[in-house]
Amino acid sequence: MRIGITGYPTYGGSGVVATELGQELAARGHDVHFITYAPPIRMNPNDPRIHFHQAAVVSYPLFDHSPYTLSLAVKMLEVFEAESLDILHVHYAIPHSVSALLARQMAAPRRLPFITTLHGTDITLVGNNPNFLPITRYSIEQSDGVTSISHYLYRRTVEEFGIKRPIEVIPNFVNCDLYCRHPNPQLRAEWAPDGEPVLMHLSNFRPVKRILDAIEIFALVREKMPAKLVMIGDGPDRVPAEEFARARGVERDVLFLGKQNGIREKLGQADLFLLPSRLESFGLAALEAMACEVPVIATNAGGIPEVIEHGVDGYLVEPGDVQQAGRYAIELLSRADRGREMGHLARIHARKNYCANDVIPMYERYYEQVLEGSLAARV
Ligand code: GMT
Repeated sequence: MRIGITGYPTYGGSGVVATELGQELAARGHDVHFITYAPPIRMNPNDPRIHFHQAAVVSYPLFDHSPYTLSLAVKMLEVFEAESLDILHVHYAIPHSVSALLARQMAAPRRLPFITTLHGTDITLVGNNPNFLPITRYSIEQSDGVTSISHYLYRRTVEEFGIKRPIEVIPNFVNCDLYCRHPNPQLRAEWAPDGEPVLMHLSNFRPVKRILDAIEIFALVREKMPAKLVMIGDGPDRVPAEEFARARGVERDVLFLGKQNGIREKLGQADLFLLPSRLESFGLAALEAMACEVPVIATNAGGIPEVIEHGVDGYLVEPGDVQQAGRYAIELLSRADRGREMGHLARIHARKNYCANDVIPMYERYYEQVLEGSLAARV
């Protein structure tokens, strides 16, 4: 199949899923065309089946903000015409599914079916903002196919938008052959020269991630034992988190690495992953950590309990309950075998439910189904 994929090319989870999906589809023989304003961060430009088409961010003195939704729609149409796309798959409803809708209309009477995958904040925080709600609902209803990355998000979409059309739940996935534990003593020695346990967090440091809670949980651990916290990513809460680490007196033990490549190698060095988010529709970073045999302490929020089984792969606490999270972390790190045992189970769970080898065929089947449906509708 010739598949167009649009998502945010930056470090957000939806962009990561869009890019990893494209890579997996290319590995299975499909031609994948990424259409967005910059090359996606995890895209392999050397894969002959992967192509990148840049949508323009046009500036003009009249525009305070570039009308990217429109230039993206035009680029989608151009790629459809030049590459004979079979289907367009957009990730994150706003504004991508609106652009796809426009592209489909401009392409008519030729057929350009599109699928929208809902990721989370496009429904729970941004899409339900009154300034966007009607257009988000409209573009979801008008999509030829819609998928949601968790059952939780499916329920929220139905409740908040009153959507009646079918939505397919296809969970996020991880490439279990690539995401696995490969000890790298040199990297660990860089972070924890005296063999201290390593805690890790990875996100875009937005307020919904509650990264100050990660610092507080770490500070509680640090009161009991030597340890290091590796913070990967960047975003609006980085400076407040650095200040808070100083205020708690743990700044020497918290390493802010900023945005990083080679995530899987780094995840595989951790002893414990922290995801204290106020809300997560899925929690992809936690799944990637689990695949690398890292147990996770996360919140019992949104779709996280679909991914992490409390007491098996790690522990779940209520959002904001840093005391309980701290107790679990201390318990887990005090006995190395406990962490290893949980990490082992976490990988088994990740492999069983979320392996790319099983999830990518779900997308392929869904593409076929949507293509057949859109053909039947025309006939
Ligand atoms: O969490 C973010 O701020 C990024 C956001 C995104 O869309 O880029 O992540 C959402 O999509 C991820 C991939 O499907 C999910 O794993 C995250 O749970 C989800 N974030 C939220 O629901 C807050």
